[in-house]
Amino acid sequence: MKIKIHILVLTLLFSSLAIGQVTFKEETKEEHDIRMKWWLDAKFGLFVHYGLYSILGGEWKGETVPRYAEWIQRWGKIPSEEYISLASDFNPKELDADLWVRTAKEAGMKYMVITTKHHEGFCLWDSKFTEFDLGEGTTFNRDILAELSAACKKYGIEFGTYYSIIDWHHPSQRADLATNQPPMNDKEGYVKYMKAQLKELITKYHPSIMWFDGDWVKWWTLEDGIDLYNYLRKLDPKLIINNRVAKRKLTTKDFGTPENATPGVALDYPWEACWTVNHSWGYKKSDTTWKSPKVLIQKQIDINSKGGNLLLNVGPKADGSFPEASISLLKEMGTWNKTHQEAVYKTEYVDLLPQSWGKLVKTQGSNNSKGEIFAYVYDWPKYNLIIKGVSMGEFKAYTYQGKQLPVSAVNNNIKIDVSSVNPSKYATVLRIKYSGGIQKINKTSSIIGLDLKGDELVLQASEAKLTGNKNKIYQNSYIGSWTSHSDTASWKFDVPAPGKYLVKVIYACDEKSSGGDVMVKVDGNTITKTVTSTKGWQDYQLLEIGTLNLNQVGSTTCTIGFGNKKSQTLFNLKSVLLIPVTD
Ligand code: FHN
Repeated sequence: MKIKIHILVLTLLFSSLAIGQVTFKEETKEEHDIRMKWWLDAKFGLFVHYGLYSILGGEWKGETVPRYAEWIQRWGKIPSEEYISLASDFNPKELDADLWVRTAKEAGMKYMVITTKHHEGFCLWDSKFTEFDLGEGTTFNRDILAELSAACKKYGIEFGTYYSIIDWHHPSQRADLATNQPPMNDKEGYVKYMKAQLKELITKYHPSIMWFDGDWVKWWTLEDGIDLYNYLRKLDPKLIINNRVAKRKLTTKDFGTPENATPGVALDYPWEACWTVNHSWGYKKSDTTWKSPKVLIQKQIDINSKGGNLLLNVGPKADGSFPEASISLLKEMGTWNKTHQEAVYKTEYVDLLPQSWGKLVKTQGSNNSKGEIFAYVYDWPKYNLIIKGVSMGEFKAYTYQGKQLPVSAVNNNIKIDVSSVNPSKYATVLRIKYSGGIQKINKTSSIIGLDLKGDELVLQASEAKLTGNKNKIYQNSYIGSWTSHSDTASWKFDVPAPGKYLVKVIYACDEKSSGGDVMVKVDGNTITKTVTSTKGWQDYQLLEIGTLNLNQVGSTTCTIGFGNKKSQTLFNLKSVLLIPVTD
């Protein structure tokens, strides 16, 4: 008996040590920076969601199925055996890998990431470890990933592969109906299967990026992810791996992955925001909610100005061709990126005050004494552009094309006379070259406690849909005049991963009007909080409302209005933050 207890203690000790020892593979800062350099300079990449779900295009038995098309097995309640039979219909006869990659290249994209295995479990290559794949599962006899990898080499863009940790087909997780928390009946066996397939992908197709997804499943732990990360980096020391290899809420290594969301501030680690061009990631016949070229170009500018990359998605049709609307959007973005190359590539985040009229970046190599700043102006002023909160030694301003403009320094601002400049369609780019020093003058109080990590969902006042007759959006930055008790503001947004979210608002409210309740409703759940006063109508603070469980990946709506306890005015509202909470 004594020996047994002794073994038990030793086992517990070693297992706890083992857990304590699982750490990310060590590398020096120099090694890390060399490995990540091309990715940090890339700015823009293509995401491709292509699988058996593309055959259905979001429809099942003649009905349009709600939510993302690549989730149709779940939302269409398609029994597993019926779904598996789709493989025999897979025939991307119009898939032209050279055209896909050329289209990405001409859009100004420097890398691509394709779903080699999404949650459905179908493998877009001939894997030795399953028959639910391009090889045995279909009559299509081309090697799509090899063609794409070769085309990327030909056009000089990096090839990346997406791999889902969730696998509704694999016996360890198979259930008749798919869910976002499938069962796990053989973790050890499935991790072995994943490692074998990932080794196949790396040795056969040499991806530069491994993009994981589905990390929210309860059976997958941070330690599991770190072990998988280290396994992959051993197979290919140059490989770049996203943070969903482990738990997106707990790590940013190698890069953070906000989804259909752009952080409110620049982040101090590598990150990439992935966005759809319409709503669904996989091709959906009925989804015509195409974003405009202006929205996408300004989205790329916003993301790049905060130091991030934009990974923009295309969902090819069943036959492997890109939807026309996607092609024309990428073409328009390509024209923009090509005519503004110096302001897009080889630039980085510049630590200056946010400007109401647009965004600022600096060229790589700019420093506190000498350099060049690009101003992306969305809201064109008639006479003078004012860059707030900055002082420079010597400085000159020019149009992007190089025509010099009159400038002056006025009360810690830079004033540029733009009366002679014709503004451009999506943003007008100006250059400011400085020497003799540059200094940020912090004039506006930073919002107390706004220590954004980057995985928050930030719903901005300017994007709200207002109902009622009193509340209004002012200066494109806050909702005010919220005096009618039936007035609401709402936002449609995508939940990137199911789980608990803490809700905070950035608000201002004077003493006299405070004391009412604010109500926040998402996904049918409602929370309320009493509005306490800030120092005045323009003194913005953070108010924590409470936590909500958002259990469905994909589109939902957040609505804000008066709670039961009424006050004369609800508040002025700048943003709503939905912050993922680690369980
Ligand atoms: O569930 C997936 C979804 O289908 C899509 O692939 C997005 C794209 O990053 N990722 C997951 C949701 O976070």
